[in-house]
Amino acid sequence: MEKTFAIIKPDAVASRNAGRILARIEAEGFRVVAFKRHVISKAEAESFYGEHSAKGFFGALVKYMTSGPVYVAVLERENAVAHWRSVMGATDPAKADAGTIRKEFGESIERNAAHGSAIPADAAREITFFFSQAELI
Ligand code: 3AN
Repeated sequence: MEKTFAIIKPDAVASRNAGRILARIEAEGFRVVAFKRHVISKAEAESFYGEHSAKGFFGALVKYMTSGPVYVAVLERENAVAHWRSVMGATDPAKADAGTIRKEFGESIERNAAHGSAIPADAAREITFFFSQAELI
């Protein structure tokens, strides 16, 4: 079994689609190991997205990710990292396949409804970033 890290982003929480996204997570066979509402601080967002700090969209991304509550989650199933990425769809909702979360709920390449770890090593780092060991049940 593999774990991945997910965020239901501020746009999806504000549009009250978090429940629909959680239902999809369960329907895809993930076990929800941890799930909590959280307001990401500026320092957290800058660190979490540190690899993008030189990109032109970095400032806007940090502003957006701190603009309202999110749900952070740890999801477990076989091939969890790749499967969650495929369920989310492409970064840009306009390019995402039909039936993916970003196609269904994303508003733009920035406000794209969900985050998922890119590779297992990122998942381990991102889980530890937001959750203590005791919260993983
Ligand atoms: P993904 O989340 O699909 O792995 P990344 O890691 O390339 O995509 O980008 C991280 C986040 O940065 C995206 N989820 C999106 O919110 C934002 N982002 C990526 N590319 C752009 C862009 N060209 N313009 C605005 N925001 C972007």
